[in-house]
Amino acid sequence: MSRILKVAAAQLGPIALAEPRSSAVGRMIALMKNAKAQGAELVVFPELALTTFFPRWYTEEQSEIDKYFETEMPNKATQPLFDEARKLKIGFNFGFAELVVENGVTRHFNTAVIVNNQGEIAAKYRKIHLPGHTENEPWRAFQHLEKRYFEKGNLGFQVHPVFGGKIGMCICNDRRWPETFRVMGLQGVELVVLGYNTPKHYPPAPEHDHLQEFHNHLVLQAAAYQNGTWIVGVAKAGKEEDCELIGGTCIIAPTGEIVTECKTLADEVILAECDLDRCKEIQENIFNFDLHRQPKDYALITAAKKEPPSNH
Ligand code: CDT
Repeated sequence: MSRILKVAAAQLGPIALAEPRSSAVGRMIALMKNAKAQGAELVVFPELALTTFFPRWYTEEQSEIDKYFETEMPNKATQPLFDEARKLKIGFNFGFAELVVENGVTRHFNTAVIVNNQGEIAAKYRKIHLPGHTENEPWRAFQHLEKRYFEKGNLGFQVHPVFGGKIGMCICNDRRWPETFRVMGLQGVELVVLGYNTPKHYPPAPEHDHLQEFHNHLVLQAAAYQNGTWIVGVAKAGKEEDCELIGGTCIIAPTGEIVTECKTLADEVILAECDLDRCKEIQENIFNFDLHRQPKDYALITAAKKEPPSNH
């Protein structure tokens, strides 16, 4: 008996600085309909899917930045997406900038949610590994100010019993860290969904620019295999203002094999029939954690780290 979940990855092409949320949501609805027509039960969209990737610009005006944040979800701009999902009976995952007041404190998170096929938010994740820097660095071709505009997520790496499986989330830079997936692997995760905005150009080490697509698939394929999980990685791709973002949206099997991947840098849907029972091929054999892990020898991984320099 197999447990097949039909999952679509809905890559978005660039979102212009001036493009309103209504336009991004309209594009997402078109992709959602396409995914449903292919039989998808769950469709995965990128990180910060409603706007351009605003951390590439520096400002000291918090009100300028807060314009990119959502203070409720769903809201007026995104309600049509939630309504369409309920109408089509399809679930979805997408990322957005979340502004929330918690215990009287205003907080900014880089967030993703899983919405069930009734249009209800079933799970939330807030990005833990925030890349980039906090101050303006004019020598860069563009900024990457996630450390300035977001704070570290406070929900951990949870695994949720949704869509008949065990599903986890992470966001973009999280995928480069094996710990992200291992924490979910230890909870028996069967599918990890994630979105990303990855520039082709990496200012601190431009000699790696030609490796961006390779590193994207390298970390996703290794994480899938080492934890015996399906992974769906979804790009916002193409030339967004002056910044080239990589594509490479893909669906990866628990064996580490890429089952399907996008061919363009534009709005595009791909789909795979993910048999969640195939996770056992890995989780009960080569990476049977109960039999083979040696956590006492891994203590350094969770030991306190050295404090980083102030603007890293
Ligand atoms: N969005 C995001 O996390 N992007 C980073 C860019 C490289 S670090 C400046 C990534 O890891 O893909």
